[in-house]
Amino acid sequence: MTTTVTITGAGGQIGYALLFRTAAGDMLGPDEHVRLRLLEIPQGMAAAEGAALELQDAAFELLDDIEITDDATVGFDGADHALLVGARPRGPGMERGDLLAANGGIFGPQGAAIAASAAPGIRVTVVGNPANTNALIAAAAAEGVPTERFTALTRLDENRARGLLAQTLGVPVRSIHRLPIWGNHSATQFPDITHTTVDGRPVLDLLAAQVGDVRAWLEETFIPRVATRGAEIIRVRGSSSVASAASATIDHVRDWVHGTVDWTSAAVVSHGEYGVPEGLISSFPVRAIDGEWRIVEGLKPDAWAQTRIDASVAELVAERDAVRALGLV
Ligand code: NAX
Repeated sequence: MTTTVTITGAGGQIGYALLFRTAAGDMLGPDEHVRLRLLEIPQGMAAAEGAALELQDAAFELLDDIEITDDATVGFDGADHALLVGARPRGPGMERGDLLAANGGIFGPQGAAIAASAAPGIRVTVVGNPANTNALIAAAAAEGVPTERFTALTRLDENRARGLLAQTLGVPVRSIHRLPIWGNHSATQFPDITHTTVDGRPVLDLLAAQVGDVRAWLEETFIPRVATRGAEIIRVRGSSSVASAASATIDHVRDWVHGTVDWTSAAVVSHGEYGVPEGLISSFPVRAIDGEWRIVEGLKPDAWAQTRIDASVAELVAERDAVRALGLV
């Protein structure tokens, strides 16, 4: 079998990292052949072409074909997976409304092109920021494609949270399970350790010995550190997260296709779960079963957790209202 994967922004940093991981089989598995479609804007075409030359030189046995284009209809033709990475970054003096409008001009037409030319089972993963609302815009423009097929990446936030918790407790990251992200991929996100286990033991039983007042540590240290990790990476590395973002995207798609063993996080469309307004694309604790994300139901966030979730969801509502006012959804 050959799977067609379209990567937008393929000439950019995350695109570059994603191409090699995808062609190596890390995303779809060692038996799945891959056809790559690289979608760029004219200014990014040369970088995408250069990446394609390198892909050829890497002689990946699973890679059947590469096509590079700046035409969205060609780019999504027959796509089984669309990784929407290319987005308009916030420029100097740009207000939030300007940013949403600029991204509406990208994700609206891409959603329409997906509806027009992608494979019937298309699965869309939005990485480009503001990721949740860009996914909402693309889904709204993709007439006839179920909104369940449009997701936004919050796996990087979860991976960051697991990594930081592992470091705090002095355990390997593989010991840590059930650490979902709720809400928006932004500073308001809520990494939730209520049900987190460390080698099967509740983390809440272990943390007090390590950090003292757990609530204060969550509010003052853990949550802000996870939520602003992107800025920390820029400060230390001098450039934004690239390989970790690509790796999280690989994790997200691999789990979506092959299933999860436990909870993970993804921004998926709400049907009203946990008070999140229907139709919003918000991060939840999820499982992937039979190729579909399922929101973990029946959890009972305490009052503090619910306040955190509500605050992030309120931000998503404000973003949705702003793009609605612009006629984008
Ligand atoms: P780069 O600026 O390196 O690459 C972006 C690429 O997208 C460029 O090559 C540009 O030409 C291309 N592009 C722009 N508009 C396009 C369009 N309409 N169609 C196709 N391609 C287009 O950025 P990079 O570091 O790769 O980051 C990409 C996006 O990921 C940004 O929006 C960034 O904010 C977002 N991120 C999201 C994360 C997440 O967890 N959801 C984490 C990492 C990252 O910050």
